[in-house]
Amino acid sequence: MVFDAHFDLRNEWEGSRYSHASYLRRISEVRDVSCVAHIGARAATEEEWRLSKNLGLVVSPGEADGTESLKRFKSFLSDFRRVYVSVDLDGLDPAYAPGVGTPEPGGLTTPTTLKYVYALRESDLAAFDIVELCPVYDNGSTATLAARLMNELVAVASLRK
Ligand SMILES: [Mn+2]
Repeated sequence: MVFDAHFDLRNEWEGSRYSHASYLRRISEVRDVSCVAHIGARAATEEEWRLSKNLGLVVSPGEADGTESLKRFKSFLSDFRRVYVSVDLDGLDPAYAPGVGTPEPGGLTTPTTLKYVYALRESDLAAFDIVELCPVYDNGSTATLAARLMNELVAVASLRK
C-alpha cells in the first residue's frame, strides 16, 4: 500500500521513463496493480486518474477521514497475507510535512495517517519504506513526523503473525 499525493503513473517525467513520477507506471506494465491500495492522491494528470482505476483501492485525502474509507481499507487488506507499505511523506498535508520536494496542499493529517498505519495491525506487515524527506525545506516537523511513522511501523511490523 502507498501513502502519496501522487500516483506516480506518468509515462515519463523530465525526459526520463525511470523517475520518481513514473515508478508505478513501470510496475503496472509488468504486474497486476489491483493489489495496490493508494491513500492520499490529489495531484495527477487526466491519464493518471484514468490509470488509477487499475489500482485495487484509491482513497483521497478528503475521503480518508471517514470511517467508511477506513473500513474499506481494512476489508481490502484482509484479502492479502502480507503487506508492503511505502510512505511518500507528501501524502501528508504540507502543514504537517513541509519538508518534501513536491508539496501538495489538501493532504492527509497526521492523525488520519496514523489511523491507516494502525489498521495494518490486522495484517502481516513484511516491510516498509519512508521517502521524500527533504531536509533543506524542513523546519524539523517533517523529520519528527517521519521518525514517528517509522517508530509506529516498526511496532506494527513486530506484531507479524
Ligand atoms: Mn509524491
